[in-house]
Amino acid sequence: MAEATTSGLGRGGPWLQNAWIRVETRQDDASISPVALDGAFRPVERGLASVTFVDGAPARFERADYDVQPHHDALGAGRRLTLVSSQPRRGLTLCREVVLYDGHPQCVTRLGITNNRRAPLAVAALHACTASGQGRGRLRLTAPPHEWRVYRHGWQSWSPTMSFGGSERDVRSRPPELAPEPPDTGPGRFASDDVGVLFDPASGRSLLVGAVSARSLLTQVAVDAPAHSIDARCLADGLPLAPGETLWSERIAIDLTGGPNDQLERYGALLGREMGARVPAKTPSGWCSWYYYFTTASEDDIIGNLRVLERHRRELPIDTVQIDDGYQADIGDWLTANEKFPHGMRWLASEIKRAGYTPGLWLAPFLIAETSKTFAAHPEFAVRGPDGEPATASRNWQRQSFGLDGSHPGARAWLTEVFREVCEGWGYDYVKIDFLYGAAIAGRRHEAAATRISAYRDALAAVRAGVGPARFILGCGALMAPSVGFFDGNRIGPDVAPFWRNLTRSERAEPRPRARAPDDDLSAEVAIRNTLTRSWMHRRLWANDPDCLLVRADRTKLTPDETRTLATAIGLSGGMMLSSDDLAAIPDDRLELISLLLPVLPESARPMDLMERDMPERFELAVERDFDPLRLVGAFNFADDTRDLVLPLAAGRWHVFELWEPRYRGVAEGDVTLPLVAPHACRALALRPAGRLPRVVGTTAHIGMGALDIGSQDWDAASRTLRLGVTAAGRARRRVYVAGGGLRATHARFASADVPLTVEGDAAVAELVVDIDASLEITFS
Ligand code: 9PG
Repeated sequence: MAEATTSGLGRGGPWLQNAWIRVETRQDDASISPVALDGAFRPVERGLASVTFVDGAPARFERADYDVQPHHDALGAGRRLTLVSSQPRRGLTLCREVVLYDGHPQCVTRLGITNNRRAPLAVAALHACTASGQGRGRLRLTAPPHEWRVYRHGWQSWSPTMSFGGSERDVRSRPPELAPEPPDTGPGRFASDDVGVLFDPASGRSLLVGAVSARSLLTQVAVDAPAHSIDARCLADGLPLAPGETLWSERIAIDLTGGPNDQLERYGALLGREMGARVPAKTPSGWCSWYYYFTTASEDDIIGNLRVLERHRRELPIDTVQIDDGYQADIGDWLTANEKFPHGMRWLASEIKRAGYTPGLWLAPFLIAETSKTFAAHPEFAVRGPDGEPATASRNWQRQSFGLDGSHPGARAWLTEVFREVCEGWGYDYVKIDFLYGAAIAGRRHEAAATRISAYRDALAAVRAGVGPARFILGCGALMAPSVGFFDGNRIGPDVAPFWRNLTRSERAEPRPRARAPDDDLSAEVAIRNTLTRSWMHRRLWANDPDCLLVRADRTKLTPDETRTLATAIGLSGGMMLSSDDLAAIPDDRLELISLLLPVLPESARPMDLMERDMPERFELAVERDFDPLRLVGAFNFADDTRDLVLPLAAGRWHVFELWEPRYRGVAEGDVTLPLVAPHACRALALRPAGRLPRVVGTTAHIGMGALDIGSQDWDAASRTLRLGVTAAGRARRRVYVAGGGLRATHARFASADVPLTVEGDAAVAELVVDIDASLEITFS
């Protein structure tokens, strides 16, 4: 048990303290200064709170009264400090809360404003914590701002997420698709949605600021490095605050403890808990029609692939067959199939079920096309622009589609009805709901008191009501924090593509194009980037969907190296494994790339260099099992030239095994050099502590290299036999590598039959074909 949170009164005002941090406050301006107790890291000096309005001067705290109370909520027990400043002359009251929990290193703060006037107040934003050079606040790091690193997080599934240097420019994310509003511009200025992390390379310390609730306002963490400023702001979009009412910001967590990955994972855990995350018992795997057939997908295409899956149950043990965009009469007319699906969608679901798979269907329920029957019948379902005309949320499909107004009761009833029919009526137990940002675009809504986020969440609740509590919802094009609690899975990156990079014309002219592709781009490279940079969400907020694995040999510009890199990133992410190819046309050696990722790993690897570069190059997962502790490492060369990759190792001696060109590299200490890694290629490694006894050092069954396909390991000293419990996970035909610790392997038996045993350098290699779990016995002389 962690110590209880304590409180006291300092010179300027009250403070709170737990095992990790102390938060000092001042009564004169209600500012907060959190300080980490391990090494006195104090990056936010007098973080202020304020409210801005559509008209008039901002409201700031004047001398505040305080109160400290025991506190208990979904996140745990602790203490709550409240600072209240009532300002009768302005007709408003400001209130700031700071909570410290006994069991969490983060402090959680929020800001409230009460309107004591007789007329409504139009609120622009609640700034829950601002430290800037202006006023008395300060953002203090040791390094100069151009050396800072900033993790910026995008507002929806497809939005770029990565770290930048403090003098670089943010991505030019295009609203409304990829950003909620036009981006901040200028070097060193970033607008990070939901959460942001600042890393100070000089001290090695980092600061995370993020919204752990997202029920009514959109939170942005704005960093202006040259100005030494950080601002956690909740956008209220001019919301009218009625007389007597109080508007609260979201709850903002501030974390000063540990490294960026620890902080992001801890942030994910708090957000998931606060918002009631749904995490599926099993991360799904499946086949999806989109990335081969696109909108041309037909009933025959789906059935054709279904038959291939049935014939390859051993190699492709997936559970879901998901029909994507292309079956519907129009965007908005979901219950009418087009002529490519002559037997109808109910029939197709029952065919998929009969084959033993979960039927899945794509819809873009928060878009309504101008051409649709739904729009003609219900123009009132659309969000309106300032001119009163329906607001455009997408120009995809060569038409305008409007955003759906989730504050409209008729629109919500319609959503519930559509999903009840798709799920209960037709039999789809899995829905991919896409282009969801459409319900969160700026605009006027039926309900004047609705916010973009509350309307979005009301629309999601209406979808869930139709889908029911037990079926799977995969979000896509979806807001991130505000969706937690509704989804079972969520896409965490832009669309993958059968090519590495899609260059703009100006970039093509550059002698060496930058790895950072423009943000409105799709490519394997940018999909992989978000798979790495958002891995902390996995199984804390939902099951991550890293987007599909494409292994085809035709209609692709991906090289074999690039295909392996895509497979390595998806596989080590532990996320959903969705294949999207014409399966009948895939050569066997490429089908094996899919088998290698099934079943999916139970958790995600971490990007070890997340804050160092925009494309992390080391993705690592520790698998802690007494009989075979190991570390899986994806080492990527995202540069455009061949390089040696050098991996520093933790203390001790390590067996090093490589998967893609399978080989045992022997025992390494200090670091391991991977020579001549081609552009966009990677190495997938298993590292195991080297000891004296014979041990498994790697297998070629699965991306886990033993994590799932080796279920037990025992050394019998008397008979000099190493006994490995081998499971069917991964591909059937495989090699198991064993290091002898000075002994020589003489004999291998699998499932009581002799199997070939060869020697490769310092390893003995058994060759197996595994269809059921059985024991492998290797005898040494
Ligand atoms: C179906 C596809 C697939 C895919 C989704 C989503 O900006 N755009 O115009 C844009 C179009 C399509 C798109 C993303 C962005 O892809 O991510 O998996 O379901 O829709 O249309």
